[in-house]
Amino acid sequence: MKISLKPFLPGLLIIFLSAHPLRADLPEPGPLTLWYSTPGSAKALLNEGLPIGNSRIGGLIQGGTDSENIAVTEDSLWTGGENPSGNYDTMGGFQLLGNLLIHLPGHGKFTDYRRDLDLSQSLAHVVYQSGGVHYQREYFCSQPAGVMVVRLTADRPGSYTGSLELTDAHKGQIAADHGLITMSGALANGLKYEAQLMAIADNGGTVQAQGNTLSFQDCDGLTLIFAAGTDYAMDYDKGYRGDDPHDRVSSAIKAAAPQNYDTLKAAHVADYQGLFNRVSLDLGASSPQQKAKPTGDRGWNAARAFDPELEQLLFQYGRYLLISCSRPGGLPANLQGLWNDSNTPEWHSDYHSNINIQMNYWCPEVTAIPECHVPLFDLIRSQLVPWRKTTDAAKEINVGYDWATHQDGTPTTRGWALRTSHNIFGGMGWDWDKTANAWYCQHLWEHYAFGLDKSYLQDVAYPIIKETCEFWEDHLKTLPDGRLVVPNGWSPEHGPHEDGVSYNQEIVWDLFNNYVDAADALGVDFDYRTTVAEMRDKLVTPQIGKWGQLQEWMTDRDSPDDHHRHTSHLFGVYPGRQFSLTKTPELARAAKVSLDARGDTGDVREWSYAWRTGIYARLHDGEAAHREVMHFFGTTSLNLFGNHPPVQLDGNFGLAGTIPEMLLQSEAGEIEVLPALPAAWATGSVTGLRARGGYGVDVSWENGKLKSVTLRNVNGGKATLRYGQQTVPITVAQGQSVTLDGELK
Ligand code: FUC
Repeated sequence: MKISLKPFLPGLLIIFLSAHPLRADLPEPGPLTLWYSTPGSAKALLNEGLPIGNSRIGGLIQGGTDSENIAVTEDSLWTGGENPSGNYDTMGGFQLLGNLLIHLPGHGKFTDYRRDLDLSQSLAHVVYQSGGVHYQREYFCSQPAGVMVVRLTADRPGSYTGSLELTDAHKGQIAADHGLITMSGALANGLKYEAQLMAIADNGGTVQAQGNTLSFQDCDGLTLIFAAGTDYAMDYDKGYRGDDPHDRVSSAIKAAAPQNYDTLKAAHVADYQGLFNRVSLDLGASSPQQKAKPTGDRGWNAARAFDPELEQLLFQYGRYLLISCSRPGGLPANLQGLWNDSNTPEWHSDYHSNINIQMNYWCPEVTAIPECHVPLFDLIRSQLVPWRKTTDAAKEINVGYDWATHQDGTPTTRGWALRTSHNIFGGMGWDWDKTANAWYCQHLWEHYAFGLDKSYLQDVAYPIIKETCEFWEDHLKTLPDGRLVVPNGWSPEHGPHEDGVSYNQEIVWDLFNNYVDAADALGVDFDYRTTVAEMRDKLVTPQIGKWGQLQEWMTDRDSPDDHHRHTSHLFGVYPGRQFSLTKTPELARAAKVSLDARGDTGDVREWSYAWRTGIYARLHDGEAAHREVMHFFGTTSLNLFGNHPPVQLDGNFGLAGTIPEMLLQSEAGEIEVLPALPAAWATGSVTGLRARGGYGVDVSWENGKLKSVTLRNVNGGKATLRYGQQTVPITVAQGQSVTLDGELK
């Protein structure tokens, strides 16, 4: 039976008549647009697809003409469970939900093709001409509406005839009825999922169910609305399960479908820009030749020849990706963010705790999207009960070490530690990476250090930071000379397991130091604050070794020929704050010797470049920091995702956090502008960055010199502003701003 949709959806006002002007061409791509002159490969969506997401639902858009393929994901679709054995193979991983396919027979021959992703609006497009018709598609994932939307238009009425298909990556049930495809099932761990795709024809044309697909005929245009969910709940007490997703998914579709397309789109763009537009970066103009190249080719070139607008785009891409995959209420960004095209992604597309998930979250505070940090805190809080249980039961942590017992000889039970990987059900896998607990606490602390939200500090961050201090109070080993070491640690993923590894020492130092600041900020626990401060000061500090390097281990065994990808022993420079050129100049110089020796080649991966950028920036070497940014381009896929290989997004997110370190660094009480400005960024500006202590900061510079700096503060504050060797005291009244010129006047 051939039907028009309208009679079957009486409650839904389907008026798309004036929805969108038929427009066959897109404006010239602006500096924040990724664009391509050919479709991506359906076989390599993770490398070539363009990502959209609303934190819960993700799409990787191939941009095909006769067959469009969007790999769709839902952030909680994970296999696995509590996994007490710690076996990595049984830990589970992030899954593909399925593929949304748009079949358009006859569109295989085409000209004037372009696909793009406009980061300024969070909209993707495909345009082409076929059979004398201009076709256009627009895609977005709306956070406020909770749906993915695809709008198909053409400049000739009745041009769309084809079909729509949802494939289920888990062999669930698929049924089509009255313009709606429903797909549902359950994974082996019992997690239920459901997805729905509704197709709405413009006034002309029809949509009908055909088997478990939808076919459409002679449509002027079509709007597709997709929603998905699972019964996952971030709650251990409920076995990480909540309500069946059916009602939630149906409601999202029913609420979005009657809305005018332009209204849905405007709400999405306004919501997204509310976060994205808080920061702008200008590093100068690219050449006409650079701008003329599609983004994929241009990416690799940018590794060799400075391309200012592409560096600016790369920075904003990291922010775009985090806004698209990490909003309150959802799960944090995993190894591939939210995007996936397989059920067996490398490293399970999991949460890796020895650099990767932390790097995902280097940008939200400094680039003014702190709400995107919140899913990480929510996940940590939701995993603590099983993490404590597993830690307590782990013989290798709690049994057999005399320093891991209470004074009466009973094993300690306080706190939690982590293995190198974990899932969303309290399960961990692979080797222990014990000090990851302290590194996670750095994130909890930084959210306060930038935003100064005391109720968050008191209710969310402080209890976890304190508990983690208690874990380390129980587990540190006292050397005969009274100094403290982390026993049986490991510098990821490198060298022996032994006591006093620099990576472990520096991260525990960071924890204790943050705890002291947190207790001071709240004015609580004076005695315990004193205990923790004393422990911090007794921790073994990394030594300077025989070739002037910062030692990675207590034994001076580092080799200058070691080009390992991890720079774990330099944690104390970045993202930590133990070593700096002003506070500990000799150790900072030794860190530079180590980093120079690690080099830019060999085992270096996409994420390594992001980390090296941050460390060089903190060491005030702008040229080296910039070299690392350029190297990153050499690892990118066509869609500018960093490619380890495989694709993982930690480097993309990480650079959005470490590029700002070249322009602004802060500790509570001191703000330094242009600490590591490379010669290539001669003239430019940045607005809206955040500094620790509640500041908002704009900086502009010309010919390598500061031109002006503006400071705002959430509460009003006093700080020292530094530029090169100059410092000035600054007082900013609440709600006011202060602007100084290049002479800090
Ligand atoms: C860490 C790194 C690897 C990879 C993996 C996902 O273990 O050492 O390079 O990034 O995470």
